Amino acid sequence: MGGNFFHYSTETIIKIHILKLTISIIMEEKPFLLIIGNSNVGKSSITKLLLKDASKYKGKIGKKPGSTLLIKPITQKNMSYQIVDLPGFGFSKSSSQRREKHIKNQIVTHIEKNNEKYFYGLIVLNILRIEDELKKYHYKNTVTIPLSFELISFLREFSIPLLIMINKIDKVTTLYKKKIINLFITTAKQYDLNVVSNNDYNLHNLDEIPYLEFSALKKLNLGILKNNLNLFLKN
Ligand SMILES: Nc1nc2c(ncn2[C@@H]2O[C@H](COP(=O)(O)OP(=O)(O)OP(=O)(O)O)[C@@H](O)[C@H]2O)c(=O)[nH]1
Ligand SMILES: [Mg+2]
Repeated sequence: MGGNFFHYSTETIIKIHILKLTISIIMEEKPFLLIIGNSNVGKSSITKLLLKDASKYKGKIGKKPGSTLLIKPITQKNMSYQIVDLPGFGFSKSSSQRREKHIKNQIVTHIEKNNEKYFYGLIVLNILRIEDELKKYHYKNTVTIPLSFELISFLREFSIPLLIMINKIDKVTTLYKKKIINLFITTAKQYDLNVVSNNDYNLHNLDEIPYLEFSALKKLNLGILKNNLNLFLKN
């Protein structure tokens, strides 16, 4: 009598409760790292690089855009934070407008609800898509704001420190890279966003948003990324 649910003994119930508490302490005390960006830019690839044991990674690295659909934090034993690899949005020819809208709403709601848990945010861009995006949203149509800038402005409202990851740098020449990054910085200025290289970034200047050239494939600048994460974890 009393305290027994579904024929479990009180002892078992207490054990389950303690187990749940332990799990929640392990899972929930760790701060969140946000990884956000369009479909197919390399978010899941970066997530995998940051895990202590990549062989245990269950997420999908996609050939097709839209590989990641669920918002579910990932962490491992020896990691001091958890990673939220958000579903990608936009740029997906195969997905319907309705689905795109649903994903965007899901992301916005998630961030509005959980923004305080985030210690850092990575906005991942595919260098091969930047020119297209700026042309489509900025040069051809001056009313709309490019998605990347919209996203950056949105995240800045929550004062989450941000790093723009310019990914897939291995796919372009140095000349093209410089051209695109310059284009990105100049266009950002027109939306009042002060984008600077991570090398020149001044932590105390809240106005600046750093970017990092990156290649998940070649692990280019992975060390710098990890240093940044440690820096913000301590603050
Ligand atoms: N060449 C090159 N390919 C990359 C790089 N990063 C990711 N890829 C490839 O790009 C494709 C998409 O990578 P994902 O990590 O699944 O991208 P995602 O942003 O998680 O995609 P969604 O979950 O669909 O939003 C995969 O085929 C990766 O192997 C990179 O730095 N260089
Ligand atoms: Mg993914």
